[in-house]
Amino acid sequence: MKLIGSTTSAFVRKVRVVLAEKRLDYQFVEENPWSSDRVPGAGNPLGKVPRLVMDGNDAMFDSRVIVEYLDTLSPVGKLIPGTGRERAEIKTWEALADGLLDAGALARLEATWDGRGEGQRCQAWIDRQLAKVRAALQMMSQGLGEKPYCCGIHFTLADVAVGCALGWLDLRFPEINWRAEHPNLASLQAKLSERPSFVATRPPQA
Ligand SMILES: N[C@@H](CCC(=O)N[C@@H](CS)C(=O)NCC(=O)O)C(=O)O
Repeated sequence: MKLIGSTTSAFVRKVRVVLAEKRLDYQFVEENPWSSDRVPGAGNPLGKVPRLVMDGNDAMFDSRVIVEYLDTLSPVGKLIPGTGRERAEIKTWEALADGLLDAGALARLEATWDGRGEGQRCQAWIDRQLAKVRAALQMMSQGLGEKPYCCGIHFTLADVAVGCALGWLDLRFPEINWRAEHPNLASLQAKLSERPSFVATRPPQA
């Protein structure tokens, strides 16, 4: 298997953490989706990373589909239970973490994308997206409460998704002091950051 992606993308990191937790072999092919010389190719109509290329060159996207598939490949380190309420709960945590990233990316692009001129940037749009980021952090903190992990006593995909989203906030929005506002998220993140899967995929600092 080949995973195509960038080292700064939290969506890509989520997949890499899952690959590491499940001890699956793969080749990492770096691609910056924002580079001007990138040519959208077969299996890449949306121009986004991550993509997983399997034997036979079929490409799979997006990160939620990929991690769900990877979890079925090996019983090692099961991250998403097969059925029921707990599964839906884990997928909702993942949707929340991914939604935080989508809103954060929209805010960042509005402020920095070089395809926009200075007069085309809209502060109200940035504020709208950052309000979603803050609301998502609030909901994560409430949902976590005093539990050791997002869904209780076991490490699951919910923790992978939340840990990658928080790591991305540190990289792209260091001015958001989420640790002070949500100490329980800070404790969770400190614990996750020590896992070899998180250490090996830590994004390069800006
Ligand atoms: N829902 C997608 C989101 C992927 C995504 O937004 N990737 C970003 C990098 S973090 C990207 O490739 N953006 C390029 C673009 O939007 O053109 C997933 O979970 O894989």
